[in-house]
Amino acid sequence: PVKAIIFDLDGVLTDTAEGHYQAWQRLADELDVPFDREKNEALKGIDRMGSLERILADSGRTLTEAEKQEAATRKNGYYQDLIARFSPDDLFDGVRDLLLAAKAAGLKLGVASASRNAPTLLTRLGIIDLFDHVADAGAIPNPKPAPDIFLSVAKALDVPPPACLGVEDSMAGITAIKAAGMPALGIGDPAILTEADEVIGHIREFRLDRFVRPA
Ligand code: G16
Ligand code: MG
Repeated sequence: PVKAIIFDLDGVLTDTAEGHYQAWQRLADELDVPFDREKNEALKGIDRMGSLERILADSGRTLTEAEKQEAATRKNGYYQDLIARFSPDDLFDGVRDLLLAAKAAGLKLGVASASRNAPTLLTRLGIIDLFDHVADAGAIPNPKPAPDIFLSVAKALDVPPPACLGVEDSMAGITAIKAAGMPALGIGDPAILTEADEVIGHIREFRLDRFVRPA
């Protein structure tokens, strides 16, 4: 039985996946390198510099280390402008009730987001206090699709990985969850999230009673 739920943030609890896409598209247009929604799909869950490196690799363009730092910082500025006005209204439908019900059922709750903006965003969304642990993305050795971030949250929650349900909207994230030895619930398109144990279209379809024993 599941004793903890470890959530990804962007694209799972709120719609920042679109904000990341918009910010990367703007940067790519400015750098005059090709980018589109399909390429963006493979960037979901990938950390900031890793994402930039993939965009550049696809284009054959090379930037110096300093230029890369500047470009990544510029993208983050665009992204932060987009999330500056986020409030509890921007939570996906059903998220708050789901978190409260999971806590009432005695589950531990964690966040495994690759985003360095995660604590700010969780605070703006008004849900940071509902989590027992939020990963510090900057302190994780290997980014998704490596299992490190999910294992570090499981450890902080003191729950063995097989008893942690991982919830993700990205291919890299589902791979990370499975590599951590956890059951994976995908949010999105089953044709894309093929490694997930189960896929639902939206977090509002999450049925807690399927994962926990009735009290
Ligand atoms: C998220 C997004 C990625 C983004 C990454 C880093 O991961 O899915 O697109 O590149 O965070 O974000 P930041 O630039 O804010 O540090 P996740 O794991 O929350 O889906
Ligand atoms: Mg995500």
